[in-house]
Amino acid sequence: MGDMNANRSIRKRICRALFGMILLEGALVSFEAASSLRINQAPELPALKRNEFRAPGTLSPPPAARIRAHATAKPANAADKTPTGPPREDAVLHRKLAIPGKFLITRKGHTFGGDLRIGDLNGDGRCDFLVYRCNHGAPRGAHMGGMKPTFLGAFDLDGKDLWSVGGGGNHPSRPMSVAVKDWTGDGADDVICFWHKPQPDLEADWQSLADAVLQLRDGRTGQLLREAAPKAITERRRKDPVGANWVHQRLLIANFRGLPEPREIAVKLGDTYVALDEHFNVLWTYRTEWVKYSQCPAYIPAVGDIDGDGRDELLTGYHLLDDDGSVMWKRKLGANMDSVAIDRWDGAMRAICSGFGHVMTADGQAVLSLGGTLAPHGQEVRVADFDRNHPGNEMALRAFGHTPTIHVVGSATGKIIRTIELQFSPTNVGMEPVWWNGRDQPALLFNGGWLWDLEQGKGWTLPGLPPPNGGEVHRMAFHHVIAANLCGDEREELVVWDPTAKNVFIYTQKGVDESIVPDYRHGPRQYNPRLMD
Ligand SMILES: [Ca+2]
Ligand SMILES: [Ca+2]
Ligand SMILES: [Ca+2]
Ligand SMILES: [Ca+2]
Repeated sequence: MGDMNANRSIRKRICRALFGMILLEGALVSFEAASSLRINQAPELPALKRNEFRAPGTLSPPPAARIRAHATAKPANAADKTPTGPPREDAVLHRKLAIPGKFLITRKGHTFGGDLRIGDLNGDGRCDFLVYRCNHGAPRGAHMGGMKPTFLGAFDLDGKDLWSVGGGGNHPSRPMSVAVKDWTGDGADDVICFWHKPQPDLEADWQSLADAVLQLRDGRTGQLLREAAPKAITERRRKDPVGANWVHQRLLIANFRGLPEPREIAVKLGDTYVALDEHFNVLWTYRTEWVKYSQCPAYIPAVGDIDGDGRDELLTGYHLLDDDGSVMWKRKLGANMDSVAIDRWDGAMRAICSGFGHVMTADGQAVLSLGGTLAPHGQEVRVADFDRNHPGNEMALRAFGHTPTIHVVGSATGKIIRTIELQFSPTNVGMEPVWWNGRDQPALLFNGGWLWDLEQGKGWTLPGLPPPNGGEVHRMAFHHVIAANLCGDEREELVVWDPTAKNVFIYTQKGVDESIVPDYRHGPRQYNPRLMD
């Protein structure tokens, strides 16, 4: 930390010299200044010029004219904006699964199931599905819906209901605090979730977790196996200025103790990170000092083993926390640090940070820093081998907030390979790399119901997928995806749903033997699905 403080102090002094900025005592380096101090970065900057709205797929330099407007772009009604595109000829609708009717609910004249998770809940070797809804969302605005799970409904690959618990609720405000992973070791995935447990003398609303508990439920039956109300969770409440970051209470399955199987949970509650063991004992907590909207760590942190010691680290975007919660580095890298990942970059595990397009080493050195002009609002970042013509992984960076524009950045060069205008999708989030052509071929990018080839900058629609309900129903009303091998050969199928609709759509590749159902494998891409940032 001494070094870090010294570095910061040096940076501050250089910034003053370079920019003549007068920094208040304790104020942080301005983002523009910080980005100019990048250590190791020399991306070839595409020419900046004004651009009108483009058709999807057009390769383009970063549209400077849109940079300023993007930060405040609002979700729009998809109904009259749903773009049309060529159908993906090699995709077939494997199953259109109706969520069991008794799991549906009607709110404001609108009938739907809720958000979805997948896993082999009954232990028969096939993938099953869990739909859930929540109580207590904001009364108005972008955080409407629900935050505290109150209904779980399990069904199998044939749409047959397995069990349900609770009732009511609303579609989640965001993908919420529900995770699916075998916790009992019997080969059937279980449900780990927050649960709304109102108490007679306790007043609590969506801004308080006083009436939330943490539960473990048996995946085969839904039976309650474990319940706890750790103070580190129940004492948390939304308080300004952390409101912007309150609604992303995603449970991440992690391996902080180096066990053969991950058995820990990490969750961010506003400004606080809580790590728990399988018995729901609190292992550690960490609180960020940066809490203002657009100046705070990522909505959802990432877990992964960056230093290869068999134990996961937790990346916030402004901090890398070791498996025991101690700080490996801390640095306010760039504004709008909305999305993070721990992934392979140019041959090594790195901390991938969307804010101003950063890639960091385990000890806090920047190996990439695109800067605030090219990536002013890093809404989402995904890493995979997207392009066979460039060695190693590439980064797909949604660089201008809730808009369709992404940069594809190569890990070997640190340069922007191309900039792509994806199709409009409500809220313009929810990218996911998918191994549609197998692990030995470049990944495609799923974006709001379309499949994109980032080598070609081309996107296709999926056959039979209806338009999403769109932003006027709710911010979450777009097509989400979890990729998993569910039929045919080892290539991934796409499990696609709109949390405000009634069906789940499963896509596979044309020509595979759809009657083959391989043993379902539940990896991090399934139990910690990214879904959206
Ligand atoms: Ca099953
Ligand atoms: Ca189990
Ligand atoms: Ca580690
Ligand atoms: Ca497959």
